Amino acid sequence: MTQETKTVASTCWECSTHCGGHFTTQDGRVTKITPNADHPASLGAFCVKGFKGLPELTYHPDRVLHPMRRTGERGEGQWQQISWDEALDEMCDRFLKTQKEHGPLSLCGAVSNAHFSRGVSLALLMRAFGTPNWMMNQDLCGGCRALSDKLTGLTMGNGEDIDNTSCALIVGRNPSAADPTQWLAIKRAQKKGAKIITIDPARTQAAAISDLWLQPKLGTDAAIALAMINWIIVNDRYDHEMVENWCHGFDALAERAAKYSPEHASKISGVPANDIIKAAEWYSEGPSCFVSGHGIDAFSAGVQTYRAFHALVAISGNLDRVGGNRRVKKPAGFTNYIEVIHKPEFRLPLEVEEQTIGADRFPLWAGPKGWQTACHNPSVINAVLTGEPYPVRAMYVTGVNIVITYPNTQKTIEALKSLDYLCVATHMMTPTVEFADLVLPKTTGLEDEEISLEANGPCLSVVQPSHPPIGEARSDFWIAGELVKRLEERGHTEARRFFPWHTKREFNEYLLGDGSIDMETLLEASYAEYEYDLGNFARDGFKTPTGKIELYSETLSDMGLDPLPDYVPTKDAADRAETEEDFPLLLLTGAREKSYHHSRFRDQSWARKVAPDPWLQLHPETAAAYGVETDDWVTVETAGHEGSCRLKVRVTDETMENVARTGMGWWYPETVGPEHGALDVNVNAALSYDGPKDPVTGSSDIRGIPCRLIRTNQAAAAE
Ligand SMILES: Nc1nc2c(c(=O)[nH]1)N[C@H]1C(S)=C(S)[C@@H](COP(=O)(O)OP(=O)(O)OC[C@H]3O[C@@H](n4cnc5c(=O)[nH]c(N)nc54)[C@H](O)[C@@H]3O)O[C@H]1N2
Ligand SMILES: Nc1nc2c(c(=O)[nH]1)N[C@H]1C(S)=C(S)[C@@H](COP(=O)(O)OP(=O)(O)OC[C@H]3O[C@@H](n4cnc5c(=O)[nH]c(N)nc54)[C@H](O)[C@@H]3O)O[C@H]1N2
Ligand code: SF4
Ligand SMILES: [Mo]
Repeated sequence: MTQETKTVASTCWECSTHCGGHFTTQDGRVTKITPNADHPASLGAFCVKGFKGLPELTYHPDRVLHPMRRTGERGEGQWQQISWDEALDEMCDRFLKTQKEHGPLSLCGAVSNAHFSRGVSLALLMRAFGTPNWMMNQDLCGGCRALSDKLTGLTMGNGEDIDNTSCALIVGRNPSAADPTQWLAIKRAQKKGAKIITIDPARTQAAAISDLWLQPKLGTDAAIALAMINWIIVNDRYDHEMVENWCHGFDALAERAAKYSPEHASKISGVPANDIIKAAEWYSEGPSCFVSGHGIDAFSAGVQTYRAFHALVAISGNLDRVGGNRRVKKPAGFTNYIEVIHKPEFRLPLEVEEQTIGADRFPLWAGPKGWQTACHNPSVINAVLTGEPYPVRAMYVTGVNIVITYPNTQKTIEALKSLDYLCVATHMMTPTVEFADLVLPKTTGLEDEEISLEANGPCLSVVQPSHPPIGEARSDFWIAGELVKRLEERGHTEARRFFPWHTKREFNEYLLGDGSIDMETLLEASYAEYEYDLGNFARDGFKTPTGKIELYSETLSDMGLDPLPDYVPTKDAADRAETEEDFPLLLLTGAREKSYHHSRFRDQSWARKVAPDPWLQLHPETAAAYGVETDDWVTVETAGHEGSCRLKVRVTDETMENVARTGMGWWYPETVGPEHGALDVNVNAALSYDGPKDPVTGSSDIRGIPCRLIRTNQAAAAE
C-alpha cells in the first residue's frame, strides 16, 4: 500500500500557550509532531498534551462523530444518530420556539471566552437569536488579571519578555505544568544570570529553582506587592520619568502603600519581612518581568491583588521595556477577536444588552460596557433555576464542560436538567453532554483553521488543518453560520447582520484586514512577525479616563469602589476564627497537571497511567495531625456548601501546613453516566458558586476555602 505523507507547519491549539510545530500526516492520521524552534513565541516548546492528547482525542474510538438526538429521558444515555440538516433544523426551531414562549433573553450560550473564533461565533450567534446572554470561563480564569490590566491602562496581556529579563517575578503561576514556553524561557533567563523570585504557597518546580521563594498564606499577595511598592518609593527606586509623565495618582498610591511596611505585610502574609525587602530590591534593579497566573486570579479579591502588582510594574518602569512586560502589539489592520464582539455593527440595541444577566451588579464584566459583554455565570445558573431576573430556558454549550468546571456541580446539573432545551457541541461524551437533548460533533485542532495573536512573540500564528474532519465533525464557526442561514430562511433576515461571513477563511481574512500579512504568508510558515517598537507612550496612549496609567482608578472611584489597590482579606479569611474549629484546613484547588487540560484527556490511557488519581497534597505535619497517610482516600467538605468530593492523599512538604492542595477537572469517563464521577471525584462538587464575589469581575473564591477531611476507606469507583 502506498503511504501518503504530508507535513504542515501549524500550531497546537489545546491550550492558550499555542506552541508552533510541524505536523506530519500519514494515510489520513497525524503520526508525528515536531516542535518548531523557529516559532517566535514558543521557540521550540511543546508538551505531552499536544504530542499525545491532541492526536488521541482526534482518533479516539469514543469520539462523537455524528449529530445525535436524545431518545430516552434526559441523562439516560439513549441517543439516535441524525443528519446535520435534521440537527440544525431542530436546534433552530427549538430556539425559536423558546424565544417565542419566553422572549429572546431566555436563550443563553456557554463557551470558554472570546479569545478565539469559537467564542466570537457563539456570542454573535446568540445575538442573531436576539439575546446578549452567554457565559464564559473568565470569572474563573484570567478575568481579574484582564480587568485590572484594563482599568490600570497597561494593556500588557501576556507580553512577558522573560528571555531578556534580569529578574522574573513569578506570582501564583506554575509554569512547569501550565506553560512550557514560559518554563523554558525562565530556565534560559536564569542560565543567563537573571534572578528568579517565586511567590507561591507551594514549592512548585519554579519555586524550587528560584533564588528567592516567598511562601504566602493564601490570598495575601496584595500585602506583599504593596510592601514592595512602599519599599521602592521610600528608597527612591521608582522610575521618576514614568511616574511624572504617565502615571495618575502616584501620591495617593504612595500614601496607601505606606500602610504596608515589610513587617506589616509579613504579619499578614507570613513571609519574612527581609524576604519581602529582598524581592523589592531585586525587582527594582530591572529590567524585571512580572509573570503571573491563576493563583492570584479568580477569587473575591483578585482585581485588587492584580492592581497592586500592576502598579508595581508601572512605577518601576518595567512596562513596555526590553526584559519587562511588553504591551500588546498588533500588526497594522488586524482585528482581535474581542474587538469583533465590540464592533457597533454587530451589537444588539443598548436597552437589550443592558439586560445581560449580571450587568446590573458587575457592569464592567457583563453587558454593554463589560470586557467581553458576557454574563455573570452564577447569576445565570440561578436564573435557570428561579426564573429571576427572568427565565432562561434554552442553552447552547460549546467547548466547555461546565458540569465539571463550574463550582457547585450539584446545582449546575440541576440547572441543566431543568432547561427546556440543551444543545452541546463536543468531542467526547462529557458529563455536560450527557444532559443534552442534542449533541453536535466538533472538529479538533488537527482539523481547523484558526488565527491567533501571540503577545509574547509578538507574532500572528495559525492553526491549519492536517486533514479533513473525521466523520461528520464540523467547526463551531460552521455550526453558527448554518444556524444563521436557517434563521434567514425562517424570515429572520436581520440575523445575517451579526454573522456576515460565509466561510471561516472569509472570517480569517476579515481579521487580517488589509495590512501587510495575508493568509498565504501566514499559512506558509504558520506564523508571521511584524514591526513593533517599545515605550512609545505618547503615540500609543493609555485607554483610561485620564489617558494615563491609573494607579488611582477614576472608573472604580466613580463606581464607589476603592480606587487604589489594597489588601482585602477574603470573607473566609476574615471569618476564620468562627470556621476554624469545624473546618481546620484551607482548600486550594486548580493546581495544573502536565497530562491533563482541565477535564480533558481523562479518557486517554497514557494520561491515566501518568496521573491515575485525583490527588490531595497535605504537608506531613498536617497529615499527621489528622491521622491520614499517602494513598488514603478522604472526603473533602467545605464551609458553606453541602456537597463533597473524594480525593487521594499525597503527603508532601511541597505544600504548606494546614493547606489541602488539589487540582481540578476529575471525572471517570469509564463509570456510569450521566455524572461519570462528577459528584464523586470532582472538586467542584465540594465548592459553592454563591459565596462572596470580586466587586468588579464577580469572581468566586476557588482557593482559601475552609475545609475538613473525613477518612473514607472506600476505594475509588474506578478501581
Ligand atoms: N497542563 C496544563 N496546563 C494548563 C492548563 C491545564 O489544565 N493543564 N490550563 C491552562 C489554563 S486555562 C490556565 S488558567 C493556566 C493556569 O495555570 P497557572 O496560572 O500556573 O495556575 P495554577 O496551576 O492554578 O496555579 C498556579 C500556582 O498558584 C499557586 N497559588 C494558589 N493560591 C495562591 C495564592 O494565594 N497566592 C499565590 N501567590 N499563589 C497561589 C498554586 O499553588 C499554583 O502553584 O494553565 C493553563 N495551562
Ligand atoms: N475549582 C476550580 N474550578 C475551575 C478552575 C480551578 O482552578 N478550580 N479553573 C478554571 C479555569 S482556569 C478554566 S479555564 C476552566 C476550564 O473549564 P472548561 O473550558 O470547561 O474545561 P475543559 O475541560 O477544557 O473543557 C472544554 C471541553 O470542550 C471540548 N472542546 C475543546 N475544544 C473545543 C472546540 O473547539 N469546540 C468545542 N465545541 N468543544 C471543544 C473539550 O473536549 C472539553 O470537553 O475551569 C475553571 N474551573
Ligand atoms: S503547551 Fe502543550 S497543549 Fe498547550 S499549546 Fe503547547 S503543546 Fe499544545
Ligand atoms: Mo483557565
